[in-house]
Amino acid sequence: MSDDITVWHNARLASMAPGVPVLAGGAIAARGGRIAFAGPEAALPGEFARAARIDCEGRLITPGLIDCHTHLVFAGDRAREFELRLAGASYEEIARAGGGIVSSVAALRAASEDALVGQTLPRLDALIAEGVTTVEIKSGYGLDTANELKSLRAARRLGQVRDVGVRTSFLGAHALPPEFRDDRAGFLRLLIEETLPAVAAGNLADAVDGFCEGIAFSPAEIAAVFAAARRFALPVKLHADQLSDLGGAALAASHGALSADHLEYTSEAGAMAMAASGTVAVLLPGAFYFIHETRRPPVDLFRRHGVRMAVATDCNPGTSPLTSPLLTMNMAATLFGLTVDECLAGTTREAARALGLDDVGTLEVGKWADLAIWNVERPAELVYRMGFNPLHTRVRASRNSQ
Ligand code: DI6
Ligand code: FE
Repeated sequence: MSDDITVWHNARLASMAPGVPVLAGGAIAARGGRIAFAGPEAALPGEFARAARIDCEGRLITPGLIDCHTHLVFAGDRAREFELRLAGASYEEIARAGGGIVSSVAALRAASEDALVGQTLPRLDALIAEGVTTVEIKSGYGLDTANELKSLRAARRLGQVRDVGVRTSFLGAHALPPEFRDDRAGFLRLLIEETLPAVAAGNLADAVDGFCEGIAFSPAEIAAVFAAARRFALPVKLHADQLSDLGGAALAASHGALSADHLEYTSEAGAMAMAASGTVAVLLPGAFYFIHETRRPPVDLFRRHGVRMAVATDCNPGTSPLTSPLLTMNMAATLFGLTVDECLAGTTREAARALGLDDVGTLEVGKWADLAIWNVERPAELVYRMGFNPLHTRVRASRNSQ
């Protein structure tokens, strides 16, 4: 079949394959949606010579971006809470005024699945407009079986109404819902014995996530949820060490987690445990910025011990109302000190790894031809701007042919 070959040429390639520098005069050929060649145009095999060619006019091609940590499916917003905080209100006052995570739970429970999809689409479209081809979406604002299932179904549907890969994570252990305020054990029993089995039976989650924090769930509670995930052969990830060091990174690593996320308070022991288990550090500068956190994740420790770093928006209504992967990269550089290469790897190659995906994230032979073609010459131009989108074309390979 030669008619399903596409060639992009006269391009600069940031393949994000480990150790491969940006290549001028590059070309990519895709056959059946998979990359069949990526390298110097002069070396393009003859079999692709007759195929239709797309002249990239010297533009930069990167892998399609991957946002590997979002809470994209939610209802309503928390702008009123933001105003109260600007006026100096405390978290207690905000909670009494009906704000906080519980208000997002109430809003999501009141919304139909169709309404959730409809409300989420503008956020998803904002990501797509900046070259995102794969997005992870968590549940965690339903907090009962019916509403967690509704969230995850809405997330899966988003991947049908838009041409984007959706990976879902079940985040039942996100917060204690109001009806279980005085019964933590009862809520965990519900999660483990009813909600998670229903999620697994519906094949609605690709991973299980949790929020390990003083204001959320203890390491022992998370360990119980992770043990249940293992019974359903679901990989795990964890919101760890965001506000304090409860040993979340090491806990995640001990369960072979795909990723541990946030990590502002992670210790060197935590970083070493992550390195040993191959757990990716997902850095979320949007939440750091929005809640005025001052402690930075230990990026130097991650580098020293060889922990992979990804970067994501953490889009959520409470602590990171952010739908720009480009601005996220800028924040990862300015706030956390990541290099340009680390920022771009963090939203492509390492983000794929944080999701357990090995068929996207770099421009290498055999991977899906998910591409972002930018009106820039160098990756640094993607990272240094704030609020400017130089995307020229986004390509998501058709998955239909295989
Ligand atoms: N960490 C966070 O920062 C958010 N969730 C989480 O696990 C907060 C979510 C919210 O406030 O709605
Ligand atoms: Fe999060």
